Amino acid sequence: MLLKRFEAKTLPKALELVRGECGENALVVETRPTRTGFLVVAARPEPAPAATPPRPRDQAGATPLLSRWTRGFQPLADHATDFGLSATVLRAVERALLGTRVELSRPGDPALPQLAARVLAALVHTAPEVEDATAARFRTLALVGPTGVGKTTTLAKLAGRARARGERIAIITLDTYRVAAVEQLRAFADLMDVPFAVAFTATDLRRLLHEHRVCDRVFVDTTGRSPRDRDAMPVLEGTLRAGGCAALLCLAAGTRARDCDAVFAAYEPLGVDAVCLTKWDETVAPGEALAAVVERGLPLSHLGIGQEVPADLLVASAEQIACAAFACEPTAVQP
Ligand SMILES: Nc1nc2c(ncn2[C@@H]2O[C@H](COP(=O)(O)OP(=O)(O)OP(=O)(O)O)[C@@H](O)[C@H]2O)c(=O)[nH]1
Ligand SMILES: [Mg+2]
Repeated sequence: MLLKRFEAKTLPKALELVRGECGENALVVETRPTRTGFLVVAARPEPAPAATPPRPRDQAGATPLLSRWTRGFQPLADHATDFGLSATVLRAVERALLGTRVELSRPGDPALPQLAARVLAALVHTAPEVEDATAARFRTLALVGPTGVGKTTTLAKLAGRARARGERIAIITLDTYRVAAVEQLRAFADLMDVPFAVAFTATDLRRLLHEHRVCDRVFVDTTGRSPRDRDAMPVLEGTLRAGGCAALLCLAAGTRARDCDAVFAAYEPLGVDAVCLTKWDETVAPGEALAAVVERGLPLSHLGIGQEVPADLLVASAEQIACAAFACEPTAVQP
């Protein structure tokens, strides 16, 4: 797998370069901000092997099934596929393992699950800085995403945690579209005893952010938009840009791969800074959404694991997620 570096001013532009050169199925293995923009390291997926002649049929007339995984990796691949992980990500993990000391030609190497989890963990970029009050990029954080994914709830969880750490915070909502949205968030803000304001326009947002400039953190709620509502995106993008907001994309962990593609296609032009996978507790196969994040090299900040505010929010741990995918013990993968 040939790795290439791509640099551009914004992450979407860098990813566009990646897609242009390595194709739609490019495997992004690293993204990081640089002084001038973003660096993405990506690889072109290896071409499918040339068509082989049909295999002989067995006595019952059926062609024997070919496994696409090495025998040693097969049980792990089975579990991770049930978990929802894509073949692209699994292939990257298997390839990386081929260069190690583990036995892949037959199942049973006890070191394999933990090593596989370490490789997968290296592919999952996390973003603990989303909760770091000293990280200037995330000081003004807008929660964006499709309808009903848990943006307002996640905002309340993050705000509650920031408040508990003693940070000075304010909450602003841009969601004047849905009936009762303002009241929903005002109730959270009142409970936490933090300032709350409604912004109807980009100018309002700029003014309110200026008013709250002494705050350590400002959380901005936005209206849920279907990824198909292309008209709404430029307005949202303009407003968030005017406010200099970082964008935390909330995506339900049970979202299917193709729907994830549509969500990212709609929201990436906004400049997604990190992703929170919400409703992790509601799905048995969070791997499709996880793989969509990993394949794009986007950082994962949190997992929403329930409705309780602020308790049901976990800071994403690459090791724990990788162990869940391969059903191994989290503690064992610590270096
Ligand atoms: N099980 C579970 N439910 C969640 C989670 N996050 C949010 N919810 C629930 O999902 C529902 C919708 O949450 P909201 O926070 O209103 O979602 P939203 O994205 O702000 O919705 P809109 O503003 O209408 O687009 C509520 O019932 C929340 O309690 C989560 O991590 N797990
Ligand atoms: Mg909402």
